[in-house]
Amino acid sequence: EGVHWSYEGEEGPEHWGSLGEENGACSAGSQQSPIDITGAIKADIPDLATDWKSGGTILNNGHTIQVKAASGGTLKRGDKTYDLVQYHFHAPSEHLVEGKSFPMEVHFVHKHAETGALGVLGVFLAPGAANATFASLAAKFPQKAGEEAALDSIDAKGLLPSSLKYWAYEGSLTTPPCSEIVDWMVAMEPIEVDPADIKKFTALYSMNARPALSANRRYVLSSS
Ligand code: SG4
Ligand code: ZN
Repeated sequence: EGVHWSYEGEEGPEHWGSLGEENGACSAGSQQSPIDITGAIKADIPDLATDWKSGGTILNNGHTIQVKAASGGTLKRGDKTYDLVQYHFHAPSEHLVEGKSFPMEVHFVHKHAETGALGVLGVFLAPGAANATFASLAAKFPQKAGEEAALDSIDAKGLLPSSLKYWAYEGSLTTPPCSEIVDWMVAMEPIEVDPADIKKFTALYSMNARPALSANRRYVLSSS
């Protein structure tokens, strides 16, 4: 799957666009992600409703820890329905809010069945009280790239904040090939997780966040 890339040095983010033909959007694109979320405009954007299934498979893919979701999970956004494919983590957060980053961000990657567009819901992780779901995942992080393990009783909903108010903008995958096919939704309310569990992630991936790119005239909308 594509050329080798990383988060620093010769194969780091500023070189992604020249690492291979298919990665052109990483340097030439004008709707790239992540961005610094600032100056959002209040708008009547559709409410979100998740209906995710528990379980799945947890994998260390060499770039992050990723959970392949159990099939049948959906995200409804107004009259649009997306299927949950996988979720994965970044440290520190990829999106910034008014210039500020969080220690981690989780991305719930959904696919729109008809159009093939992706709908990714981002949630910030902040240090605080333990989150039971994140703690169970952290206890099972596969330590080596390529390793995976089954998850039976993990309910991803445990990683959602109490409010699903969100920011919305049009952007891209945050990794090569940086395709501009993502409807981004970023939850305004972070979740709290045990700092010791954050450490279990950063022990494996201390820096797997692409730096923020220019919004280039895009608007960020916020649910009010
Ligand atoms: C992570 O590297 C995931 O492991 C990738 O998932 C994902 O690519 C990539 O991030 C980009 O997704 O939400 N951060 S992001 O924009 O979902 C895709 C896989 O490699 C295509 C399956
Ligand atoms: Zn991601």
